[in-house]
Amino acid sequence: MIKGCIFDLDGVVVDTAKYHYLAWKRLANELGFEFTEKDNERLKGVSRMKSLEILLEIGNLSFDEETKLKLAEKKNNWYVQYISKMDESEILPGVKEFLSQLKENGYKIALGSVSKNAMIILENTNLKQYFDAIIDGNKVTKAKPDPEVFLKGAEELNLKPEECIVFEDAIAGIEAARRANMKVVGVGSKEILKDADMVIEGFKNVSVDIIKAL
Ligand code: G16
Ligand code: MG
Repeated sequence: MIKGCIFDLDGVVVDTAKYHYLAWKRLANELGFEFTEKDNERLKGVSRMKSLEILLEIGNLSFDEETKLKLAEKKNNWYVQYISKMDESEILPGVKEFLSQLKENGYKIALGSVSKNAMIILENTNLKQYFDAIIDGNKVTKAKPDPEVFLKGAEELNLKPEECIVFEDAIAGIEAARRANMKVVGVGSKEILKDADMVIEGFKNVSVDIIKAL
């Protein structure tokens, strides 16, 4: 029986995926190459350093460790600048209503994000109160598709993995949920998220009944 829901943050609860994209694109352009939205799918849910590796592979560039750390820091500074202006208006449609409904129906709620900036985003958007457990990039050592982030989420909720479902917008996140032995609802496009148990476009008009439908 499903007793808990684990939410990815970027692209599921808030549209920070667009800010990650803008910051990576800015870095790519500065390094002299193009970075498309399609390329960006490969970075979703992936850690900062792994994302940089993928970006440099696309641009056919290689750098030493020190330079790579500087480039990642540069991208993060831009990203932090973008998200510092966020407020409640950037919560994706229907998310708050869905979280409230889950609470009313006794489901436990966790955040499962590999972002080290997750806490600032939850604070800026006033969403922290909804979560019984918050797993972010400061609590995990392995990024998605490794299941660590979701397994820790279940553990902090005091639930078994199979009692949890995951909401994810990234290919890497869907794989992570599967490896954690959890059902997964993809949030986004059916073509991209074909390995999810079910795909929804977003949370607008979505009720807790979808949990039973899984
Ligand atoms: C998010 C994003 C990724 C990002 C990662 C690390 O994961 O989807 O694109 O690279 O966090 O973020 P940061 O650089 O802020 O530590 P998630 O798990 O929330 O989708
Ligand atoms: Mg995401």
